[in-house]
Amino acid sequence: MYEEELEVAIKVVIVGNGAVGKSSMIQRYCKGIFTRDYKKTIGVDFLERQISLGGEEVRLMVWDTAGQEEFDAITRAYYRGAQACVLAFSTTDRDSFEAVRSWKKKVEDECGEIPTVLVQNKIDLADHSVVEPEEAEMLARSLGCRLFRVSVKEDVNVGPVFRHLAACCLEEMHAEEEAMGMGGYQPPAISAFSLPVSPLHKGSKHHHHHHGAIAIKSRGRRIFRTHHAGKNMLRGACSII
Ligand SMILES: Nc1nc2c(ncn2[C@@H]2O[C@H](COP(=O)(O)OP(=O)(O)OP(=O)(O)O)[C@@H](O)[C@H]2O)c(=O)[nH]1
Ligand SMILES: [Mg+2]
Repeated sequence: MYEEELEVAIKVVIVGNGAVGKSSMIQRYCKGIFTRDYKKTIGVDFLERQISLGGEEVRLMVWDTAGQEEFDAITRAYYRGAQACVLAFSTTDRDSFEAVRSWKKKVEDECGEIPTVLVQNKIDLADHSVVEPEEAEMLARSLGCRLFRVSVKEDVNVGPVFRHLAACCLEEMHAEEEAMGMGGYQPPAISAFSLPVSPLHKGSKHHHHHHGAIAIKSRGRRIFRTHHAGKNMLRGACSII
């Protein structure tokens, strides 16, 4: 049964101040459309896009969150389980640039360190820029992430942002697989009396039935290979048999 083709699903969150273009970026990437009107996001939503990368099928679930402070409490909960993050600011909004660090922290509080990129959106408005190119580069360097200059409106550089994140996640996943010396899904068997205590499994809370076994899915940044049928395969999970 494990010969079936598996795909990798990655949850990506986009964060940043209101009106920097988060929803626009997701619409552009997942639906290929752009709208001029600004309708602030209330709460959260997500769209998907499947890409193939180095011969692997990757399903990106891109989560849109509200940038307005008033929705902070709601949106934080949705960062949980994200495996990659886009920190977005706008070329024409100084506050949004200065808020980047605090957005990174909010995501880190929920997800730990995950592959992250800095996105400067609205470069089509470079004539009205309030952020020097060197400042953006310096910020990216000090955050330890790559900077992408993007225009969602003109469709410049949007795809590469997500390909880069997907590639980072795949690389991590392969490194982990290699370290575990496994070619696929092989849940380590444990006894019901020796529940896992490794950091990987702390905070485990989701139970999943799989062929008579109970798998305990670890919280956080695991990247799951899933059956095309949509049934979850739990990588690196423990099972009580
Ligand atoms: N000129 C220009 N405008 C853009 C670009 N991307 C988005 N916009 C516009 O910026 C405004 C805000 O975009 P949204 O995508 O709604 O912003 P948001 O970050 O989702 O905002 P919140 O939901 O409030 O957090 C809209 O009017 C968009 O049309 C871009 O690359 N260039
Ligand atoms: Mg929005």
